[in-house]
Amino acid sequence: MFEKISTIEKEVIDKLQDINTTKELNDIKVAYLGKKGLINDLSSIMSTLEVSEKKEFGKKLNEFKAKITSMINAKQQSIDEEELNARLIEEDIDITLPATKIKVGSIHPIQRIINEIEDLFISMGYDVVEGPEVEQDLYNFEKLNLPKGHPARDSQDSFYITEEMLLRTQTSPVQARTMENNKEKGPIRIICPGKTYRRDNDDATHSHQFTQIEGLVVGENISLADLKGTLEQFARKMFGENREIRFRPSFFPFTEPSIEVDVSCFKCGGKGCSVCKQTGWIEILGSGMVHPHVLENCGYDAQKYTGFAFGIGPERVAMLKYGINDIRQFYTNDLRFLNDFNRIEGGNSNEAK
Ligand code: 2U9
Repeated sequence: MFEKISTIEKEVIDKLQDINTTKELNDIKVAYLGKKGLINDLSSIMSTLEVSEKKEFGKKLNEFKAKITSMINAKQQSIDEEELNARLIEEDIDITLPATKIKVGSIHPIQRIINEIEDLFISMGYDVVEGPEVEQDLYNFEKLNLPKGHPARDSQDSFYITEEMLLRTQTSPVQARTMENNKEKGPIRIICPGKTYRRDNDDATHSHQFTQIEGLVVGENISLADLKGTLEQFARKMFGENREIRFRPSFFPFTEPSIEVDVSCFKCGGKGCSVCKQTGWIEILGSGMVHPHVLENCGYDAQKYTGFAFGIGPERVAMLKYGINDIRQFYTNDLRFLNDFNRIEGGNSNEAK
């Protein structure tokens, strides 16, 4: 009986040595420890034994069962480890293989300029306000001191949808609406970026659809000095710390006085070069003090309030900064052009410093 136990033990040891898969191990488990396994068969011998032998045999059988269980568990652990090692070797990643190239889009150069200008004015406490691109004649022209028949609202220049509705020709109606909607008539400090439309024939310097960023500040005691200080900050942050600005008188129906602003050339520093056409100055934007008629049209008491406004053309700024000489490049979506802006973060390789 006891020899039988030793024989079985030896048998199990031999079998365990010969196998190396979980499946084979499970077969051994069933054959020896299972309900109908050999060890249970041995238990049935118990009933044939004398009482005195039963105790010793029972103890021996339990120890034997525990030993076999522990041997099988140890084998299972070693099989698991071997299987894991084999899998790790098989799944080994070759880090020298070239990576799959992921195509990443880039921010459009015009949007890049708009973002930069927005950040700059937000840092000066301005809010960014947007409005409809399909606009009423009332807000696009009438309230901005451009009554019907005014030469500057020539229907040749605008895309009218009905007699009263058109694609906005400027973002100024957004400012007009903001003033009108401000029921308390308190101070305003906003910039309004967005798409604008004019019936122009497209060429190197004209596009029927373009973008604008207009700014408006309204409050008590707002003066031309505030306009000058603000635009000087803008020019220096946008075109370089050493930039100077100069004012030239101009005319816009919605501002009085109206002023065009030049910045000293960021390419040659003012000595004269091809970018500034040898003048040392580059025209960057239009501006002025808000016309009292416009203040009144939008519900502000022109005796109490004054304001300044300005208009920036992001296309022009981008063309200057990135050395681009045809506005159509921004809209034809030629990937060879747009991809040039992939490689840069915050500026272009041919951007003037
Ligand atoms: C309100 C009052 C006044 C906005 C202004 C300009 C001067 C200007 C041009 C710049 C580039 C148009 O796209 S562009 O060619 N704009 O020169 N814009 S003052 O004046 C306003 C706007 C709204 C209520």
